[in-house]
Amino acid sequence: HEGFLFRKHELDGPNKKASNRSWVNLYCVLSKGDLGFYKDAKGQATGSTHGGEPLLNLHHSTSEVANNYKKKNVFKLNDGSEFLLQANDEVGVYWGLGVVVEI
Ligand code: I3P
Repeated sequence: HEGFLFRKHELDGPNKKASNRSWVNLYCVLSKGDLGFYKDAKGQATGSTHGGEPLLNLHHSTSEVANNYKKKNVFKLNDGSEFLLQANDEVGVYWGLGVVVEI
């Protein structure tokens, strides 16, 4: 499971807004319940994630569709930090959430 999604880092922790709140297109790789964000498809091989971030463990995350958000096809992942992820279409959102639920 991998591909590009647009991502916005919303919260650094509970009630703590992230400092860089811009949307970035990142290459997302899901492997064994861990989600890594990379600059591109080569990123995973080098092991260097976007910003040197730790992998996000989906077992320790919550997720929901961001229905009230101004952009379409956005879902949230929260593992302490909160990320907004934008899929290409509604199917992509349910794919994204399905991956989370499946694991
Ligand atoms: C951010 C960027 C984001 C925006 C965020 C801005 O500015 O415009 O798209 O989030 O608003 O801070 P910059 O690129 O200069 O970092 P939205 O797309 O959700 O509006 P925010 O600070 O209100 O989250």
